[in-house]
Amino acid sequence: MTEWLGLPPLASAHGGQIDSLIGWTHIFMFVLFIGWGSFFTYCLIRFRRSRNPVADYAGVTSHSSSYLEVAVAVVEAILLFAFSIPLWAARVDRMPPANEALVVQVTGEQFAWNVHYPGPDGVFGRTDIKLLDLQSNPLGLDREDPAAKDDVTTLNQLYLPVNRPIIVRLKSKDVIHSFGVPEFRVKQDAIPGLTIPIWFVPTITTAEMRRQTGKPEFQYEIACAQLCGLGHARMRGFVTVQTAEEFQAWLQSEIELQSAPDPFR
Ligand SMILES: [Cu+2]
Repeated sequence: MTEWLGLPPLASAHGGQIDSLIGWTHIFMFVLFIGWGSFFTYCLIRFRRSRNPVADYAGVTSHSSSYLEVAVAVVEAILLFAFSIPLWAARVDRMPPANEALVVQVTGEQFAWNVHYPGPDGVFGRTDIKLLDLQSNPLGLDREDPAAKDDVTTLNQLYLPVNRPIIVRLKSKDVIHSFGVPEFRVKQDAIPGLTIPIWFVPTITTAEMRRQTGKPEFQYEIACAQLCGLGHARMRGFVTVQTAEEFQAWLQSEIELQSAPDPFR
């Protein structure tokens, strides 16, 4: 219904609501544009100088323009209270239970996305700023902590299972970044000092999207949507949506790889 907006292909469960809200906002704003544009043109002609050489002290006596303004305010209130606020509440307040969802931590930094999975125990391992090493340990993860044994971290690569609620806990190490994945209709600022959760359900795997779009090189991209410094334009992450089995296999192989003792330490 909203193809005319030219949005990127939709790949999340809630995205249809966002699209229909964007669609309705465009329709209402177009009606407003035509309405106010005609009113403006009417005033230019009706109150032209040649017809009104002297100012009229009584002014307009009819109330039609006031009614019009009230009607516009009512339409805007409907947009806000009937559409936007309930949609916002559903997106932000009603988080899926953490035991049904995949919880993953994404930390923005100049100019990359650090991804942290808690592993099968569901507990994020301890992080310590003293262990932070920009090359080998950008999150300062303490591998000695038992909860960290099965943790997986990646740089700019977010792997997700399809058709399962995903809770992303967004953080930032330095300045304000913004986690935006257009196909999921998700965008949220990452603010230093805060952990902000967002959630969505991806509905189309990367492989399926490649088939549907006919683009064999298609990738879901995390675009940093806040100008965060000189390297902002190259702050790209990639999202790979897989079937539940593929995702489990990937996670398992990463756990084995990353929990192995580091031969250089
Ligand atoms: Cu950024």
